[in-house]
Amino acid sequence: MNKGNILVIGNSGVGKSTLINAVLGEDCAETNWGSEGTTRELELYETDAIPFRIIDTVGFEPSFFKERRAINAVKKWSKESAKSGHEDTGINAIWFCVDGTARKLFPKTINNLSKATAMWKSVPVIVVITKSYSVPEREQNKKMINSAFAKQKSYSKNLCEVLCVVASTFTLNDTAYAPPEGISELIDITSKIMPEGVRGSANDIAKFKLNRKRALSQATVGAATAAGVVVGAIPIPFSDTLYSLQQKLL
Ligand SMILES: Nc1nc2c(ncn2[C@@H]2O[C@H](COP(=O)(O)OP(=O)(O)OP(=O)(O)O)[C@@H](O)[C@H]2O)c(=O)[nH]1
Ligand SMILES: [Mg+2]
Repeated sequence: MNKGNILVIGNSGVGKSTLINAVLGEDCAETNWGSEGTTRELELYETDAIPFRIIDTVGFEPSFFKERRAINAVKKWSKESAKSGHEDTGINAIWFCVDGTARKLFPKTINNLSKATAMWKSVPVIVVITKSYSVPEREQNKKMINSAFAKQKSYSKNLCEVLCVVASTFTLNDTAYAPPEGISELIDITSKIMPEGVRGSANDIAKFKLNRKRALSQATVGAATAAGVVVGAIPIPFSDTLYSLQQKLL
């Protein structure tokens, strides 16, 4: 199957690897295309089930040189892979991860990272607000992202979607926790923006999403039980997993 490539970027610790695990599953294959020299700086993940590879980059720290290093590693990878006969090495979308618990950093972070990715002039960017545990803060976070992008005139047209995501259950205390959320939407949006020919069948993607939902909701039940939480009293109503959790409990 031809596959698209998703570049995951964001500061160190925002939750890029946790996000990738939530999307692909912990046992997904790690692949090392391209020159050996690049594998220390980026890692490729893929599974047969979805039509895109996910490229995990070294955490960008908000330092120009560290950003350059990660970007150069991806460039090198594309070049080497193209030379070795693989054609599908272009970047088709960027998941731009920002930390939902560190809102005040957003404008600066967006500024730095959009500069670092300026070479992919027309690649759609999906902003993933990771660790979106707090429901009331989500709208505010989205607004901040939108206005920070709006200030970057030449780059703002690349903004495709802003999504609030919880990649793995976050337990606040014995009675409150935020279950995984937003993963299906991310898979959906990403699949839709893949170019013709690498889009995968809607059926396969639906099946894959359902499997991921099940796996994530099982993990939620596990975490909740470990924390002594009464699973029936979920305080956060708008979750991906709520429905399947309820099914499980019936
Ligand atoms: N509970 C919970 N923890 C999260 C979530 N996302 C990230 N974390 C935690 O945040 C920390 C950093 O996450 P990573 O996925 O390692 O971050 P990263 O962006 O890959 O970091 P680098 O590899 O250093 O660039 C880890 O302790 C994760 O468990 C989430 O959705 N839920
Ligand atoms: Mg990581």
